Amino acid sequence: MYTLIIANKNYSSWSMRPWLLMTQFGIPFHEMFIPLFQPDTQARLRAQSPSGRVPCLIDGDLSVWDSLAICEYLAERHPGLWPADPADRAVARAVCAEMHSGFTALRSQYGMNIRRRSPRTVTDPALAADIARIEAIWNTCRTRSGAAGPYLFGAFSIADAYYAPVCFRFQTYGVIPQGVAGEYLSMMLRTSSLLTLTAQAAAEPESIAEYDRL
Ligand SMILES: N[C@@H](CCC(=O)N[C@@H](CS)C(=O)NCC(=O)O)C(=O)O
Repeated sequence: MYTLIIANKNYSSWSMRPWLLMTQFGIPFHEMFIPLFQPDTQARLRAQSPSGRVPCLIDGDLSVWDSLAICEYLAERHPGLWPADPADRAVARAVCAEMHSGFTALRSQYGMNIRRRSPRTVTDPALAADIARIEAIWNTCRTRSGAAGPYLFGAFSIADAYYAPVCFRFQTYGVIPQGVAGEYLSMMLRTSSLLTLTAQAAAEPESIAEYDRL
């Protein structure tokens, strides 16, 4: 059985991606929780994960760190995690890579905080550009997948797990995309693994004052 090492469900957007993927696909795993911002957090992270970061997947003697490497590892072992069509799969990998390496304004200004509701007006151009780019990705992918939807490439895939934290951020900070992207957002927030995560984040006793003030 896999062990997935994760941090706080309410705040840890990287941990969430493989957690949602495995939960949505019913891939069994044990969960090991390391709360962030505790005196022993760094020591515990370094003891469990080669990068000192989470998520980290343990499979027997093997540790796989970094959310994208974990998703790729799982995709080699479980069918259906990437889209079946090679062109769809290439675009799905591109949008995941773009998320993995970019969107720094969104990530720094709109920290994931599933429990929080703090609607605001976007004034920073870099943040506005990140939001516009995400809406364009959602619109393009959903228009491409068409009737095969409702997810970015038809059925739920790694790409949806990758954009799920953005859905929570949009909900928290009151970003309301128009058209197909807006429909995608509402549908994602009603998806079973996201609802389970929302309930678990609500019940999580830990809170991080620095993030709650953002
Ligand atoms: N690129 C990494 C990012 C991992 C990451 O930054 N994780 C955060 C939690 S969301 C972490 O471990 N923070 C603890 C620290 O940096 O000390 C991935 O995709 O897994």
